[in-house]
Amino acid sequence: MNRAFLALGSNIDPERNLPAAVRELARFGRIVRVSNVWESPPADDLDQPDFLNAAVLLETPLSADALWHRVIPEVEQALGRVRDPANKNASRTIDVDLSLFNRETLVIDDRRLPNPDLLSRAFVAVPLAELDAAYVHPQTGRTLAEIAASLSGAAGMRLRSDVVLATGAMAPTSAPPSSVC
Ligand code: PH2
Ligand code: MG
Ligand code: MG
Repeated sequence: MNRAFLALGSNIDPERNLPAAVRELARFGRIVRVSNVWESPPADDLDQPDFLNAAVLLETPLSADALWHRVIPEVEQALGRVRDPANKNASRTIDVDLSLFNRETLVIDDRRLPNPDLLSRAFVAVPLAELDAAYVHPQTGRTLAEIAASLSGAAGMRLRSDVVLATGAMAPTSAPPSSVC
């Protein structure tokens, strides 16, 4: 079995779309753990609504390649994502990114794993660290907890405890580390 760490983001009806994305992903394996839901201002293109971000750990027999090429597009399409070729940072119902795959360092097309965003984006690192704080990033030797705590943007993240991703079959996450509250 593989362990796929997936980062989720939404800024169109996110309270509905993040939980819906987790239900869609559950069709492709077992959701082992879900993060808290975090709110933050948009990075890059500032003229759009705030985002909700989260992460899930999916145990799956599928390869990283199958996740990127088949599962992620299918889930994004099921949730009505429309891609604008002229604006890759447009508002979206859902964005699912494969961030980590087992302990592997991979290149799939033009994408690298671990996903480099994890080292610079608090909205990616903070939820991932809630899934497995002690995971050692293969290229830096730092744990996810250390990476999340080092990102200054973590201070601007607001916990949305009113949005819950876990269902009865899933393991609930613990409270977030105090460093990112
Ligand atoms: N995703 C982007 C661009 N900017 N900002 C936040 N806060 N959260 C995101 O998920 C996000 C973003 C492109 O994928
Ligand atoms: Mg993204
Ligand atoms: Mg994406």
